[in-house]
Amino acid sequence: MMDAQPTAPSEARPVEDLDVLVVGAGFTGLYQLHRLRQLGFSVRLFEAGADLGGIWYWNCYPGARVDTHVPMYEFSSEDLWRDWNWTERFPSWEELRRYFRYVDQKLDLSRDIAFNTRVEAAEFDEDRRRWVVRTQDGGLVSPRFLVLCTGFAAKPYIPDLKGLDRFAGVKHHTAWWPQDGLDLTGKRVGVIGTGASGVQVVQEAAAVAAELTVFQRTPILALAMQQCPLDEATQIEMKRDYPARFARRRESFGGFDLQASGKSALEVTADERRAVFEASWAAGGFSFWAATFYDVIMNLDANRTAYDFWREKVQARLRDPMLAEKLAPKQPPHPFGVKRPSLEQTYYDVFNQENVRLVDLKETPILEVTPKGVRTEEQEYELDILVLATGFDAVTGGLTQIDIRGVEGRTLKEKWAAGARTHLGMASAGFPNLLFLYGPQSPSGFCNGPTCAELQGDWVVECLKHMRDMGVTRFETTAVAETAWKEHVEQIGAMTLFPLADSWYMGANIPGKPRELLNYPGGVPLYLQLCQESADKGYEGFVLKC
Ligand code: N01
Repeated sequence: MMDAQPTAPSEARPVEDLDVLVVGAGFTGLYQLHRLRQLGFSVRLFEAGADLGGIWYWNCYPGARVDTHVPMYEFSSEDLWRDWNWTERFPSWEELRRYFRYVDQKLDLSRDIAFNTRVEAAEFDEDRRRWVVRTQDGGLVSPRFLVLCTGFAAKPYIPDLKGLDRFAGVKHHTAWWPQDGLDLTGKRVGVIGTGASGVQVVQEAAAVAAELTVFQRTPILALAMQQCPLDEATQIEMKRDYPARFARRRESFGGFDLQASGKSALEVTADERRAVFEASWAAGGFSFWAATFYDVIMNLDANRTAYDFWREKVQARLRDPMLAEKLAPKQPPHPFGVKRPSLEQTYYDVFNQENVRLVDLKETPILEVTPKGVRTEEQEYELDILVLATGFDAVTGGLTQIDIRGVEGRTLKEKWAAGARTHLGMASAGFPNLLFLYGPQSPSGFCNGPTCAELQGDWVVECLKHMRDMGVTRFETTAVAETAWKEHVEQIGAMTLFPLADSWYMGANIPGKPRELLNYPGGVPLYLQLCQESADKGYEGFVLKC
């Protein structure tokens, strides 16, 4: 799909020169557009979708909602939060889209955005020290700097299931859901995959489908969302604390207003531990993941205490003990929290319903998809609708699916074939004047999206401003800096339990993808400190040329 080379600019096709081209109209790209425009850069934003929102444009499947609580998942500028109120603590995709429209009205962003404009290829023109970027419709632009904000989940993954094309019913990946919706009412629905997307579809489908068949390979360790409606009066009160809460995003590991205690789960008494777990469970959302004991993600014994508590909570909601064992097994499928937990409202309850069944693919793997449905080793399940909640070629896939060619003619995909190579998770040697946000070896999937959009985004904006102000027309990181950064990421990663799970965090969900920790495991504060140190030393790790 992305094989074509960028064509050289020709007389017939005028190439627009820009200071900066931003790619992607989610939180990250919009923040870049706004700030760079304020600083007087000539900047445009290209977006493959027909509207704003990034992930919230593509993921409009039933039940899609953010699993970060209000007000963490929004821009922190008072101009934007003062008059905006949400209706729920964990907003739905519809409400998030309304929020993006509101931000657009306030900041007048769309006038510099080209929608339905997918960037297909980019090649660095060494003579002009500019990128030549080609879009799917053949358009060409030539920015000095290229800033990719494609998000961590821009490339959906569909497993190579025998017969998938022959399925005669309706089938969709969750991230390519029809924009005008799809009614599941009265249908026989099958869902493959029980990650965060699968959990959300299952909850909605169970309420309306005639039959719902959930194909589970690995049980998700889903946490209680503790959703609740939010009214205006409550939010007016909450807004008194917003500045302090937004400030805390910078100080916490994952860019939330949540912080794990400095205590070990193993140094407190069983009663104390239980009290902490109960309180964080009641608080809901990611509290049980991010705000209990520091060593839950570092020490297997500490981790097991969290897993056992989680299992007890889940088992209590399931009537059938065999089913309970499949959804919340005695032996953890992996340590708790090192594969991303999902938030749930009714996920475990729906398995008590007559119209919902679980197929354990570890016991009975899928043999093929047939025109009528899905055949496992045990039987054929007839379906009208097949939902592929099978995830993403995460973190790197959105970048490597673009044919980006650097100075040696090598693509980013070729360069990263054996593993991502970056400096600060934002730049790669051989690809001058290119920065990517929310990418590999940056906090990315470990960090709340809007937090990274702003904090990592500020570093990028300051970097580009510095280059412009100093007359730098070319900057590039080095192989030495990349090696040092990778070693740093690996050293910290080795102190955690993340490498123990076959997760998208490790690239392990995609057959053949190198197994490596794709997100920066040192937390937001350390990451920001190291980025700032590089800037303070004149962008250490980069070679700058005027
Ligand atoms: O994808 P996933 P996702 N046969 O990779 C299964 C964010 N997100 O789209 O675990 C059978 O987590 C796979 O099984 P296994 C969030 O960061 C946020 O759900 O590999 N099954 C797994 O169960 C999240 O982590 C929200 O054994 C197969 C599932 O498919 C990230 O996006 C909502 C299979 C994939 O789960 C990705 O979540 C949604 C096969 N061949 C997503 N291949 C919010 O609420 C894969 N699977 C903000």
